[in-house]
Amino acid sequence: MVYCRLRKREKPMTTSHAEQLREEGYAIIRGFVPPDDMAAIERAVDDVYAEGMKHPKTFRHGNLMFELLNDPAADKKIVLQAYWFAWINRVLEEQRRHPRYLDALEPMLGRDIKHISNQIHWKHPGAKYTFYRYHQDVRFRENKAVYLGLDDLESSWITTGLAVNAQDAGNGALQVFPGSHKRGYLGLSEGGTIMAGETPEQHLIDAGLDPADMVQCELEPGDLVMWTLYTVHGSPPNTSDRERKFILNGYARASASPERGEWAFRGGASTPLGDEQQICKFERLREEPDPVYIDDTWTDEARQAQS
Ligand SMILES: O=C(O)CCC(=O)C(=O)O
Ligand SMILES: [Fe+2]
Repeated sequence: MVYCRLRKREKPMTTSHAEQLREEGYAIIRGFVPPDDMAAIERAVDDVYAEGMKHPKTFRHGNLMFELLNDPAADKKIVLQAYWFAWINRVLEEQRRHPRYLDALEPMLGRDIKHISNQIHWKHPGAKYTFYRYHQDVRFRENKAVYLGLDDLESSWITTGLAVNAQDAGNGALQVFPGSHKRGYLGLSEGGTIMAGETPEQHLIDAGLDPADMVQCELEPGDLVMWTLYTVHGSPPNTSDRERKFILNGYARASASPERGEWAFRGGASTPLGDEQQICKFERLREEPDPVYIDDTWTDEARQAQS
């Protein structure tokens, strides 16, 4: 790994992580969040989990969503993902726009920054659905016309992943293909959700990627990994007896996203969520503002039950 561990109070190496993002399509900032703040963040993540578990199944209310599953292997109800929990958790609302995110993002995105995605992913030990097939996030920008500069590979769109607990291959940490962001859209893992199976090696080879180039991002609590919309990435299943808790926040240069996203920074000033939700990735926000429960359709079990 290019970066050495940052000591306490050291500033993130902004120039070099911007360079690594440009050249390799990903970068890691070690010790991005100090341990005291991480303890509060982990408690907040656990609070969000407990809130999600109050629901019998997947629940959406505007941008806020909890994806729940009765996992057949874990043999219990679990929360897989939460979206836009910043609306219900003050600690995490402040974290999403903490000045340290401006420090990290400014070299690429400038000082006016929109926040597009706000997610927590849990991978429970023993659960069946704990992997993410290799993909490029540009695929999840549904209404492509409202996102400007999608082909501006380096500078307009950055996804960040904060390790809430220690992550490695065993508990399903993020994996990336360095340099893959320069290859355009490769169409990996299309058809169905990215959580419905592992990517066969042959699919990588067919897309011109060498499976040996994969980099496993080993992360300590508080480390931040960043990647671009075109960086091929995914993550293996959790085969360990440890949890894997990961906070993903996706940001854009505001001028590239005039119609989507919440403000994170305006002219460099950290900007709280307002009175009304903005359309982020959920395109039907205005048509479907009321709380709803949603049946899952993508698991093997749900598909068998339907056929
Ligand atoms: O949680 C992970 O390991 C990756 C998730 C991901 O890449 C995504 O949701 O787009
Ligand atoms: Fe992704």
